[in-house]
Amino acid sequence: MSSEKNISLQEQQFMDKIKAEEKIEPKDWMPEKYRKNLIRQISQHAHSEVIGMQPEGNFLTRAPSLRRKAILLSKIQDEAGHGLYLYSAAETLGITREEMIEALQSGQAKYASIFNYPALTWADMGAIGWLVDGAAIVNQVSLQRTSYGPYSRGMIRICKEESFHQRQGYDIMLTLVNGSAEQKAMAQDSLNRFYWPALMMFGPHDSESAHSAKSMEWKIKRETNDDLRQKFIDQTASQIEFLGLEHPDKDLKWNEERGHYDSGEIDWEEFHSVIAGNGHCNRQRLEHHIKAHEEGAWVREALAAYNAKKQANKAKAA
Ligand code: BYC
Repeated sequence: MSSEKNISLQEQQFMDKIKAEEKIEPKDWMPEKYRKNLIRQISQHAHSEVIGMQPEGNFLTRAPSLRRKAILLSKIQDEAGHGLYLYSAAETLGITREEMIEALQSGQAKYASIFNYPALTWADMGAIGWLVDGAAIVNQVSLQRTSYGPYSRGMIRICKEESFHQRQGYDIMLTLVNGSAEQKAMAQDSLNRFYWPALMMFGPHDSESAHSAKSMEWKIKRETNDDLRQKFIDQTASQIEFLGLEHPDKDLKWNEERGHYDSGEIDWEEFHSVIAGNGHCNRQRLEHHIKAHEEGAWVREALAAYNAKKQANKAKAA
């Protein structure tokens, strides 16, 4: 059998597995483009979790009570854990942690656009948990069924933690809307600033999405950007109503025929500008990451030295 035929047989077997909903595991044969596309998506997902710690980390010293501080701290630590699971999942595809960090710090790899918006008030901790983690859950619930085993298993654990994150955010919003007029105004302002960027988290419209068609065929993605965004728009409308806040989308209207809300258009110019590096906080987020990474170099060196010592002792004892 020629090697070309051999490859197409491997590809056929790969596609049969995908169609049968079997997971692709690290040692299985996979098309090079599937591997590369997964590395791109999983590593960018990991970067988002880690960079996403910054806007909230900034409020740890400003939490209004010890209880709120403990909850926020635990949520931020969860995000670090998510980054770790995801970097580990990407490493099973043959890329190193160092290569991924280098791609992030050089601006070659993206992370979720939402984290380039500033967190200005305590209400933003509510809006981030409720809307940002809320949008992330809608996306990640569908990614639990992604075709790559390590990514799928990571998502199952991550989704459980994200739902705690979303509830803690909504709880902050509920407290604020039931507080003073100033507190309610803070909640409204925060909703106004985070609603549209949260919709952008789902990526460009399907017709503009470069990777969707192939990712859907390979079942890396299980639902399209627009379908997931619609789910989020639908679920968020009643949550806004329950809070007694004004909806930021003045064109939002229930469409009986579709069984969904019709909504106003996203500012795509803003989206493209933010992912091109021109958001309010892009530079600050990367600078902070580089600084923390450099300051942590001694920990990585100490770990490597300790591991080398352990290996040497093991070899001596053997
Ligand atoms: N921001 O072809 P498309 C969290 C890029 S963190 C930036 O549709 P795809 C949390 C896209 O990468 C959870 N870039 O792409 C953490 C591509 O560029 P490249 C984050 C975006 O991959 C801490 C280009 O635009 N969740 O919850 O098929 C605290 C074309 O797009 C964005 C994930 O990462 C964006 N919003 O679909 C609190 C989920 N959208 O790579 C909370 C995993 C698009 O060709 N990722 N781009 O240079 C995904 O599901 C998919 O990658 C996306 C995009 C739906 C985001």
